Amino acid sequence: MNTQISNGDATKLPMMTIHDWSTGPYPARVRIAVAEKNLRSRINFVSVDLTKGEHKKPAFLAKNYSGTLPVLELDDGTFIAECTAITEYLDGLDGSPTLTGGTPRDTGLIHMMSKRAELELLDAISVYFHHATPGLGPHVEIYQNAEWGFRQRDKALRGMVYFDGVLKKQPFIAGNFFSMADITVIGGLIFAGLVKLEVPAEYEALHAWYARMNERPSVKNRVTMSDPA
Ligand code: GTS
Repeated sequence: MNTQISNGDATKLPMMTIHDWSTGPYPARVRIAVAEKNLRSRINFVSVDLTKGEHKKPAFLAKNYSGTLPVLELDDGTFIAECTAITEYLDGLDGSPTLTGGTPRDTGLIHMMSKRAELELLDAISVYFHHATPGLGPHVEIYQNAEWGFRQRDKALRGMVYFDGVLKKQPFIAGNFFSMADITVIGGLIFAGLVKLEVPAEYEALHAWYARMNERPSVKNRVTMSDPA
């Protein structure tokens, strides 16, 4: 089925479902992408309660083997997990990708920087949360390794230094334009805020960029975007 639209008219697209958790840092990445692409009207949000471990139960694992949120469900029953993959799908729907790159060079740079943001920041903070803090509680966190968690926290702090350096040289994470790579670092800083991992004040470029990002409606309104109108 060809679900692409060429004239930017999102109302022509079939409805999609996003299995998510409104305040989660990873779901935030996809919520921001949905808003940036003006796709809110095509999405049903279904909340999966992480604190009850719903995402580790067979019914959810059948949708996403990895047992993580978010998951995009298409009207033909296809499930797409992983924020990067979901963002790529949503970005391509109008035939004019703005978040994942319009040229091979931009696509490559955005993918590299987004992956780096996962490895060095967001995923590292996630490991810290799940291993070195109470995380989602004892019935979800069945194996914890605090030493590994603290190492990942320190890795994330080094990641902040790296991204501060990147932003001293260019206005956005992958260059001169907003992209999925910015969204991934935003996810990292949302998670840092949730676990009270402060971005040191001397990382001025990172702070200034994050203040700018928080001015974007897609970022500002991400949690309430699924509220009833
Ligand atoms: N690589 C995945 C992606 O990019 O989508 C990671 C997704 C992920 O870790 N999602 C979190 C999750 O499901 C959601 S949230 O913590 O941001 O709300 N965590 C639950 C768990 O048990 O790991």
